[in-house]
Amino acid sequence: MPENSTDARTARGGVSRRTVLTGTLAGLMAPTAALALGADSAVAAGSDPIAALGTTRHITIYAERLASGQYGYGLAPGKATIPGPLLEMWEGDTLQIELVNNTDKRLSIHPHGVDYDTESDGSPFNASFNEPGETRTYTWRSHVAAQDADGRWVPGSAGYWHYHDHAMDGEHGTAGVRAGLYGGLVVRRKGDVLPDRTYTVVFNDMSINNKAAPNTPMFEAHLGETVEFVAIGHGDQLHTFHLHAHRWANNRTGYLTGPDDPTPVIDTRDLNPGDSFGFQVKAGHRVGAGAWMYHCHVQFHSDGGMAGIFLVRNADGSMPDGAQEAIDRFHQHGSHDATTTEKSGKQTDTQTTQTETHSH
Ligand SMILES: [Cu+2]
Repeated sequence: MPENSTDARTARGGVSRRTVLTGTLAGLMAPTAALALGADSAVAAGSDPIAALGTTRHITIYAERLASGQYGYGLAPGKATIPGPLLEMWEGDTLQIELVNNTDKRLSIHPHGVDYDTESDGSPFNASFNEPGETRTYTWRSHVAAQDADGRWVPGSAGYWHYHDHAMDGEHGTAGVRAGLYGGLVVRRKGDVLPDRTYTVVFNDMSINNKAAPNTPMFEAHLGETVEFVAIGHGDQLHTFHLHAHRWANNRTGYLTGPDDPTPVIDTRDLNPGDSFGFQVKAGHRVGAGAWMYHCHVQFHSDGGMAGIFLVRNADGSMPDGAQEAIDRFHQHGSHDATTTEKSGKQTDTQTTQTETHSH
């Protein structure tokens, strides 16, 4: 049965919190709330087959200047990170973002992939931005796939998207993006697999999450866990994202739909400015626990510090044989500099855990 507004159902109910790890051991012990689509509650079909359905959520995001001089978005005052918090929506839902600008710079928040009015565009072109100290609400909508009156199928909003500043020091937010004002946006479709952990990886100029090796984030998982990567490109460079020993289907989810699904299976994908994609892998599937590398496959980029570690621990959380030695070697040989990155890798600005909200 086609998924359209007549039979589309939406998640109802409360908001759960899930901790997303970005590389701390403590975080490995954090609970991951199961996220299930709640009681099916039929949504009245309107006359517009692609009208937004579902629930509306309100969140507040704070834009702040970090101690390093860079900038970040956070879900609470003093909690800004680079990248900003992972934002998630169920297809059909609406997200109202109250953006509090606690900086002395003009800035905004501009999403990719979702629906919004010109007032929520986040661009100076549409007079959509926050002046220094100003609070402004941006509304992002999403929709399910539906068949239009003329028979054509209009895609739904589900996908791995992203958001970023579009107003700092210019018309395009170039300074804000360079300084760290960006993050991941996942729009999930009913029935999507929910991961145990989600990591956001941003190739921004010659950095990863505004860090250079060996200060790039170390992403961790236990053997067999479902790990979701949200990959985003920014800046002025062309990149290729490569993950060692893991591979995924080159489609919306990373999964094949069956043994005859012809979708190419890949382990490297272009990640150019403005691009984003995501996928899920089973950590260590058929290769085992260990310290695996992820990096940009443009050789002078990886040599220049665009590399990091995906640490797959044993299922019980212990370190696999040889993993610590590999990490030590990475730190000995991986010392690099990059113009847009912090050289010190100050932990105060490093995102250690990322708390996000789900509606379900
Ligand atoms: Cu690169």
